[in-house]
Amino acid sequence: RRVTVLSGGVGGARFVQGLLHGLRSGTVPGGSADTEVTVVANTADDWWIHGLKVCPDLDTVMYTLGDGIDVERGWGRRDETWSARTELEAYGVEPTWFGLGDRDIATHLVRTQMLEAGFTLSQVTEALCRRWLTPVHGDGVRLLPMSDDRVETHVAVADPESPSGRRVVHFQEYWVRLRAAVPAETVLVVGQDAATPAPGVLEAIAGADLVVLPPSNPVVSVGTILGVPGVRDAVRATSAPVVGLSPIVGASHVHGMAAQMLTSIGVEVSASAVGIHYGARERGGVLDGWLVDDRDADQVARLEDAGVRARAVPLMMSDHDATAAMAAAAASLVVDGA
Ligand code: GDP
Ligand code: FO1
Ligand code: CA
Repeated sequence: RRVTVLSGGVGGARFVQGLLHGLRSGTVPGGSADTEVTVVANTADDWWIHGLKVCPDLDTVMYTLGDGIDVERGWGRRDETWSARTELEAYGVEPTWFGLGDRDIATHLVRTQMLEAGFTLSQVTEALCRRWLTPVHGDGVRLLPMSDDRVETHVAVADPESPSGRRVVHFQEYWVRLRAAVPAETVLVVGQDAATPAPGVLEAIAGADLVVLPPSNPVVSVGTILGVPGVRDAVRATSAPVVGLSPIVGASHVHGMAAQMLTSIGVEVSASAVGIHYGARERGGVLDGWLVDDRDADQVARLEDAGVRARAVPLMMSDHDATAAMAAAAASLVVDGA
């Protein structure tokens, strides 16, 4: 059996961790301990900084499943130290608002050297995962970048000083420096139209028994993956059921800053609006089923009217058991006979 997950960083990584826990303990309908899990991760957050290629969502998934993540922060390495950052600041090197930890830098050094030697991001990711996705941690998981091509989210924000009245910044500047606290006027995914899916991505979707959209950011995580030419069509065409879990509970995101990005694309911040934004497969969208949190149970009817099979269950990933129960509920919503 095969499960394919289209993932961002923290939300996607925590979900996959719970999914693996559920598969190992036999609680996911239609799955078992030897179910193969493929994670297709968003790479549109990636950027070059201090001469290094940083891939936040790939690394968040890799470190989380490999038990190397700083759990509280949700990104970067556990037991991190920041000497390199302090030294860079002492040289007055910008940007100082984006911090690379000493341990994390080793990952970026390996990645950058391999890319400069001509390896693709897929090959580099496979090499890095040989350390992290071992039989002990993250077993059975294959991690693929959505594309080997450079695809970068940029955000237009208002800037009265500029003749055009706006300024376009890299997603990291919008997210980390501006903390998504100013409205995003437009989200531009640079390079997306010319990108191709990384090797194995379309096959992982077409050959899956279940495709999952985890509770990741619908705009800058799952949205950018689906936007790689060919990916949305592959999800629409797969014989596997496609199920998603809402990252919005009540009228807000659970963690992070997802609400701002929804507003920028004109989607209301609610669990049902996100499900309807993805749309029912039978009506041109990508979903067969959509889970909302118990607190949003009143939105199930609205989703069903839009052709999306929906159910309300607890959607807080508070621990591995709770997250495994979410994965089980997602599978049972769409897997026949489950
Ligand atoms: P990022 O790339 O690090 O921003 O992570 P993702 O895109 O994978 O996921 C971010 C989203 O995860 C945010 O919109 C959160 O609302 C959502 N999220 C985080 N924790 C939870 C949780 O426990 N339950 C649900 N339903 N969503 C969550
Ligand atoms: N997030 C921050 O808020 N501040 C940082 O200095 C920062 C550094 C960083 C370095 C490597 C990495 O993989 C992730 C990092 N993040 C940082 C998280 C990341 O920028 C965003 O949360 C994601 O791109 C959104 O998914
Ligand atoms: Ca991300």
